Order: sequence, then structure tokens, then C-alpha cells
Amino acid sequence: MSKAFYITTAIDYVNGQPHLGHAYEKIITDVIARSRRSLGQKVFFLTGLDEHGQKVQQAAQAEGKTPQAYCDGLANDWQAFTKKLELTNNDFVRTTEPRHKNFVQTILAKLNAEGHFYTKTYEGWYSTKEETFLTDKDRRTDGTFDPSYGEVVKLQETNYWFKLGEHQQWLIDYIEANPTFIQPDYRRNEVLGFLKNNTLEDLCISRPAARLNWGIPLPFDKDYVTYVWFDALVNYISVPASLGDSTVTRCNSSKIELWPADIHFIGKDILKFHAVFWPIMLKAMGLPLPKQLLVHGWWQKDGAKISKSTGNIVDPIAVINEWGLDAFRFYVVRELDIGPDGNWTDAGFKARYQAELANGLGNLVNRSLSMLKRYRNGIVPGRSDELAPEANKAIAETRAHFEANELQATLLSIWSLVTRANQYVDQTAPFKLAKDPAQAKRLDEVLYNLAETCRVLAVLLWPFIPQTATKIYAQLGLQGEPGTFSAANWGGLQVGHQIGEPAPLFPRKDV
Ligand code: ME8
Repeated sequence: MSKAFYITTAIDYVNGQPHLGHAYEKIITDVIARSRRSLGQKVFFLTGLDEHGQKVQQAAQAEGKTPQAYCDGLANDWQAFTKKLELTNNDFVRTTEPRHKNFVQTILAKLNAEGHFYTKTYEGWYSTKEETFLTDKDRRTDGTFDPSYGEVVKLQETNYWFKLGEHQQWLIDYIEANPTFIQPDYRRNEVLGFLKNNTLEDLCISRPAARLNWGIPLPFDKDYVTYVWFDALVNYISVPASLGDSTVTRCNSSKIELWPADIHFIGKDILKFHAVFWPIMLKAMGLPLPKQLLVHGWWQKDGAKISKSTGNIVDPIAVINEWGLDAFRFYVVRELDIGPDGNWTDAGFKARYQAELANGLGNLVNRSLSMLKRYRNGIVPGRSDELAPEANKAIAETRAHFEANELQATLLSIWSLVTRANQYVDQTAPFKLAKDPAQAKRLDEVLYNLAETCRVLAVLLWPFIPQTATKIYAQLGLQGEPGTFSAANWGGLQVGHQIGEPAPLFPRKDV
């Protein structure tokens, strides 16, 4: 058995409906998963929901529901959302599932028995909204706490603590010795800067059940539940454990090989939890670390924070219903590279739809196949390799970018082929060639180059816009999905092959 390429997303809090940020993270992960599958790798893609904690308990109370009933209702919506985005996730974890809860408890019991925890009474400031203790270091220069912490109260509490601090130097050494562990580099530098300039405090891993009962009980003290991050992060290994991955279960035989993850794809706000807490938790458990934390930026809308309360939101479902799934998938990947922050504007979305999808790709495929239909009854003429160098360049670049998870750069490479092929139509003017019987051979060559370019494009684009890629294949009269990268090789269309019916891929809209 070989190890799968294991990629995960953050698991989302179930306190509302999915927004653009959630959709972006899941789509990028899906494109990476599909690109690797296309290259022939075995892939396991995990996403899911983070269901415990104070916020969920309070939201459920406000709706007069039990926390479980509240989560079950929302989980249906979130699972439907993965379908709406056509994610190819292999599993969907909910932290309220027994398979997850039992595994968290097994780990807690083991770490406790091995002396990684201790109790301590702590008096300090506590943010209910963020479920976290704050120190004076968290105050702003005017002495107040940032409003994002919500109400901050003084709290005295005895809790269990995890000995995080003693691993500080080990973690610095690890990150320095493994330059690709945290990517992009500026996020790595941020973590190293934090670790080198601060003394790492131990981590509080419990909350008294008297105050918060919506959590996983500590197996060694029923008066406490597990702090959300010690619960949520464990999803990345509880699922492999439930599927029988012996690296995690430590059994002799393995039913699947997943751990260590190849990529945890996460947003910048949860970097510290993944880059500091998680590696140290894994070290304490004696497990290997994930190979990479790949960190994305945050979307704004019209230059302001996305916020339900101010109504500044992008509803992915509404956009998909109006413009189609692939227009949405394409835009988020094309517009925002993995790393920096991005800004959604409706005008920017429409402009890319019109220029790159309707006038670029859509126009190329439609006119190429329509001319083949009109001038040659849809029958592919003999092979001609005029556009092969440009196609081969796009194929080679796409492969290299896929292997480096450079998705925006892939689209740029692919679009240089789209642009070149559209220019080729304008330069060779097949509609003029068709009028001159002496140019029949030249017309054959042009039509072959165009049809074959469309076929190659379908294969290269499949991870990004699978519906469109599959439609291009169908219009070319080819069976199945263009999900295998090796099929992109130039020359796949055979002479005499009958194509299907051309139809517009991206209807032009009056905007
Ligand atoms: O943090 N733009 O859940 P979450 C881009 N349960 N990404 C965004 C975003 C935005 N405007 N807003 C949120 C949690 N995200 C925890 C994770 S993992 C073990 C536990 C991203 O629902 C955010 O950065 O608040 C995170 O990666 C993901 O959405 C889930 O955020």
C-alpha cells in the first residue's frame, strides 16, 4: 500500500452559513486535490465542521435548541454546500462524531498518563467570544482590548495545562531546519519572529464543565471539558485513526496510509494554533509532523471586512446560482493567489467573467468547434502541429505549477494558450479559407490545431472548472471526464473522429 497525498482544510465553526472565505479555502483545496489526482497521485481530501465550544452552546440556547440539534441542522447545510461546490472530499468530519470524540479522549488519557498536563489556578482576563484567556500583552496602546475579543471579563479558574513552553527551542529549530514547513515564507518568518521574541506560555486545555458543558469531557476529570483547539486540531488524525491508519493507531496492520498530512490548508488567523500548538501536541504524542502548513490570506468585500452584522457579505450560493459554479471557482482562484489578502468586487467578478471566460475560453471553444462542424461536418481532419509548441509549453508549465501548488500561476499559463489560440483564429481567418477551395488543406490544418487545443485545454482546466472541462470534452465527442493529466499530450484527436454539438460555455450577460 502506498501513502496517499493527504490534504486538509480548516474545519469550520458551525455558527452560521458558509461565506466567501470558507468557499475559497475549500475550492483551493479541491483544486489541489484534483490536480494531484489528475497527475496520477492517490489523494485523500478531508474537510468538516468544528462543533464544540461556547459560541455554539450560546447560539443553540438563543434558538431554544440543544447544541446537538443545532449542529445537526447546520451540518446539513454545510454538507450540502460541499456538494454545491462539487468538492471531491473523501470524508467529512464532525467533531461531535463518536469516532472523533473517542480518539480525542484516548489521546488526552495517554498524554495525561505520560505527565504532559498539570493543574493550575489562573486569574486573568477572559474573552468569551474567542474562548481564550488574555494577558496585558493583548491590550492595545490605549489599554483596552480589541473589540474583536467581545466582552472581556475577569475570571479565576483552575484548569488543566499542557506543557507547551518546554518545547519552544525544539520548535524554532524544527522550523529553521524545514524551510517549506510553513508557506509562504513571510508566514514562516512571522512564526519564527513570534517564537524568538516571546516566551511560550503553557496552553490551557480544559474548561470547567460548570461553565461550558458543550465539549468533550476530559477522560480523567469529569468536571472538565476539552478546550476547543485541543479538540478541533485532532480531527486531522482522528479521521485517519478511524479509517485504520497504523501510523496513528499504532496497530501492526494498516488499512490506509494517510498520516502525516502533506498539506494543512488554513487561513492566516489560525496560523499560531497550527504552527505552534499543533506541532508540539504531535511531538508529545510521538507522531510525525505534517509536511506543510499552507497559509492563505483573507477576502474583503469592497475594501471592508466581510461581516454578517454589517451585511458586507458575498453569498457564494447566490453567485453560483446566477453565474454558474465554474465562474465562481475560476474567479476565486484567478483573483487571489495563495498568501496575500484579496478583495471581492462585483465589478471585478463580472469583468473576469466577460473577458476571460466568455470572450476568452468560451469564444475560442465555440468558434473552433462551430467551424469544424460547419466546414467539415464535425469530422476531425488529419493531424497538424502548428500550435503544438505553445500547447506543450502550457502543459509543462501546468505540471510544474501543480507540483508546487501554484494555482494562480497555472491559470496564467493556461490563458496564454487560450489567448494564443484566439489570435491564431484571427490570423489564419478560417472563415476566409473556407471560401477558397484551393485552401482546403490549410483549413484542415487550422481546424485540427484549434480542436486539439480545445481538447488539451479541457484536460488542463479540469481541476479548476470541472463542469466546463467535461462540457468541452462532450462537445468534442469524447467520453468521460478529462481528469487524467497524461491525456493532455498533443495529438490525441484522431483523424476521422466525429465531434459532438457545440454550445456556448459561458453565456454573455448584459452587465
Ligand atoms: O477558525 N477570507 O473556523 P472558522 C478567507 N474552527 N478565509 C477566511 C475568511 C475570509 N474572510 N474568514 C474565515 C475556525 N476564513 C476553526 C478552525 S481548524 C482545526 C479549526 C477561513 O469557521 C479561516 O481563516 O472561523 C479558517 O481557515 C476557515 O475559514 C474556517 O474559519
